[in-house]
Amino acid sequence: MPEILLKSKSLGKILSWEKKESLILYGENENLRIYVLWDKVLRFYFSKNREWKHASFVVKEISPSKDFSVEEKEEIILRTKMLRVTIDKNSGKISIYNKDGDLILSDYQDCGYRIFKNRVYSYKEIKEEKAFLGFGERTGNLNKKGKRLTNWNTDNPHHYTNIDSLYQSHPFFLAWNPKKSYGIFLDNTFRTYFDMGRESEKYYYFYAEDGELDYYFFYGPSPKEVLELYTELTGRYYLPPLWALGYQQSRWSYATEEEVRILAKTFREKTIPCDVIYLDIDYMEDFKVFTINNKRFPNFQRMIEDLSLKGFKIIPIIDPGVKVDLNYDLYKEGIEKDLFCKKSNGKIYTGYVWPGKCVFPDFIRKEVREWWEEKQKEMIKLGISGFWNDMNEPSSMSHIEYLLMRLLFYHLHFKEPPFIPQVPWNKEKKPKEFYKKTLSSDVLHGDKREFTHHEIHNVYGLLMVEACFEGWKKAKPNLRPLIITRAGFSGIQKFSAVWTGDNKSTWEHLYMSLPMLQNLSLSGIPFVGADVGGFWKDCNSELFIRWMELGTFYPYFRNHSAMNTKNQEPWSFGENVEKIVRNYINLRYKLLPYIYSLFWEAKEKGIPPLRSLIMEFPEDPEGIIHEDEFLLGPNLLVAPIYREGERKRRVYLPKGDWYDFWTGEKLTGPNIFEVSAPLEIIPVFVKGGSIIPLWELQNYVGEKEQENLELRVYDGEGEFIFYEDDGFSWNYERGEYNLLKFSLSKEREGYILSIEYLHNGYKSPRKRFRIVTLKGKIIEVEEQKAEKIYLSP
Ligand code: MIG
Repeated sequence: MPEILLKSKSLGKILSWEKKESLILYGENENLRIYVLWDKVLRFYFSKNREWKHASFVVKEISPSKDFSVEEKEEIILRTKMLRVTIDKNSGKISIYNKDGDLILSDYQDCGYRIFKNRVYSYKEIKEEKAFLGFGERTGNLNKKGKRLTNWNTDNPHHYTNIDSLYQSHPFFLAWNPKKSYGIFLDNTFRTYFDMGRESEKYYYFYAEDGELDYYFFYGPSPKEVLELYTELTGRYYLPPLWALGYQQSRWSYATEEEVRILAKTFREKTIPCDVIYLDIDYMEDFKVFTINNKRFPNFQRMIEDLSLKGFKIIPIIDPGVKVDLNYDLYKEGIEKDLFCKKSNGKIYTGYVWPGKCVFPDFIRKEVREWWEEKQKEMIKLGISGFWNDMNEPSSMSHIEYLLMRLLFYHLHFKEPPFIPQVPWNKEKKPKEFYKKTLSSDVLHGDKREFTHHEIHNVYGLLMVEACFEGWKKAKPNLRPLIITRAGFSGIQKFSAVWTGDNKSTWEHLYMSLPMLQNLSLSGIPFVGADVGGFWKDCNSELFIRWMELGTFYPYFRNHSAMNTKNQEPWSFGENVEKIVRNYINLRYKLLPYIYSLFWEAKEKGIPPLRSLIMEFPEDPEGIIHEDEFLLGPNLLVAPIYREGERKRRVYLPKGDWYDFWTGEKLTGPNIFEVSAPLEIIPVFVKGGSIIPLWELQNYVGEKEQENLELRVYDGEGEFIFYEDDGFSWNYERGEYNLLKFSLSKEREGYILSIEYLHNGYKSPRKRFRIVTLKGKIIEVEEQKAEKIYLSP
């Protein structure tokens, strides 16, 4: 028995119960409410000192279902249409069964609820869970079974496999089992810990440093169903503007107007497609947010206008730290209106970020968010297309650290921050973090300063990004933005895309992005990507090629690098590299209608575009082992090269027929194949029965009316739901979109391709479909005639 349990308090014997909106169980020590949200979603909300005080930052009010029954026998039994929950009257032990009577989850002994000091714990038996996945943004392997994880948003610039917390916190996991997966979301924003069988193989547990034990249980049985339910609860992403799926170029920093203009010109001259250019901190005056450095960018607005004519969108970075400077309006106003975070002694908290001494807006307050929204408006007026939210963990350095960073990067031209070894655990088993870099723990938040920083820390970024999104909608009511963020918490997917922060230009980091993006996706976030080419350190040509090949299949495809490192624009490594890389960016642009349709699925159901094998093949026990490959949507299996010098690799193909994307060669799974991968080839396989919609090449989204939609069909039976709309406005919310079902079925020796409109609300520029078979046969059909097309062998 874990030591802590000897000292802690449990629910105690169940003395009585009543069925109201929830099932309320009155225990000897504490009480529990079990809510039935939907047939497969339960909420377990435990009292603390007999009180229920939790107000969620993430879950909106949902009126729980009353469609459940309770009876008392040996045990207390709660039944929904899909689940049976039993509560042992002596120990309070809870077990959850599915309709077939299979035990899905049960408490470990009487430890389903424990309180020790302020902390709240829950222990569960480890049964048939083969993997624990999700947990947001994580280094290390895909499967977190046997691992211990902490949720505390941390700006740690060194992402080694053994580091724990990063920029985001997602106290959510998916417990995968080939037959019955489930999920748990711990709705608690304090620092939380998950020990997934590291301490013992018999149980896993999670706990929060403070606050309540309030968690949700989602039953699948498939991983997709779990994600659908989890995102039903915590929110789903909107459709990104279509151009946001194009290629994006960034660097810390493209620091002058001239540099940006030359960059844009080079893309067009070299006919390398690109849609977005980012402006990092040096576009600002003294790093003051919402200012523009007029020396570096004398005609900022004009530059944006000119570039937009060439199809470029500009996205500036925004940091939450506001420079302490009596001549700076934002600072003065914030002080006058009392909008910044204060410490318990009533003094405004100050810390150091790029501008020097800074104060931090208290985003938990509505008034503060609305003020930020107003400030954004001024920037939006200049013609930008979204925001890049950085440093919002929030990251805040000491004076010394700050001086050192300025010196290292801006004067000594370091290519990465110094590595300071971390001692992973101290005596109290708390992670000892060098990169603490956040507000001091005595900061209080809220209108009445009723929240400690411990409670708000993990949602600070979420709240900033909420203001960013809501502000955008007010300023540009009918234009979708591209918002990206570094920090976040569960629910961040409602507002923003997520990039994984400061990785390095190394092979390890290219590899790391594979499990990392899979787990982020499994946490309900569809729009994810890592800095392609790597952020810190110098990239080299081979690594660059391999990473651009891989980035082509990231949902979010942005090349970004740190200051002082070798440039990594597509042409930075010579002509041969440029040629290969251009082909991949071209491929990305061809794939846009496929990827956009996947985002529709994410919006509708919360199913992310980037998928672990277990998402599409939940019953295949092999799938979980192969974290070095992934699926983009249901049809494309991507198996990147992640070692220097490697020109072939082993690929696991799950059950069914697969076709080599490049050669059309057929391979049949389940099996492991050794496939060749010369420098210019990333192994990609297409599932038999796929219909992949492809666009014609263009330099940026919207450059050309897409009159022809290529449909590449791969022998077999299957269907694909194709989505289209104008790609930039919110009109789709009013029905202005088309949904087409493409399906492929066997007919005599060949196949029938049917095209069926499921929804017809948008006037598409399309004139015809160009069907391309595996053998390279091309059949053109006019749009209006398209219904059933016979494809002879
Ligand atoms: O302390 O704005 O992750 O993408 O280029 C570094 C400069 C601050 C961290 C971001 C990175 C960005 C950099 N920022």
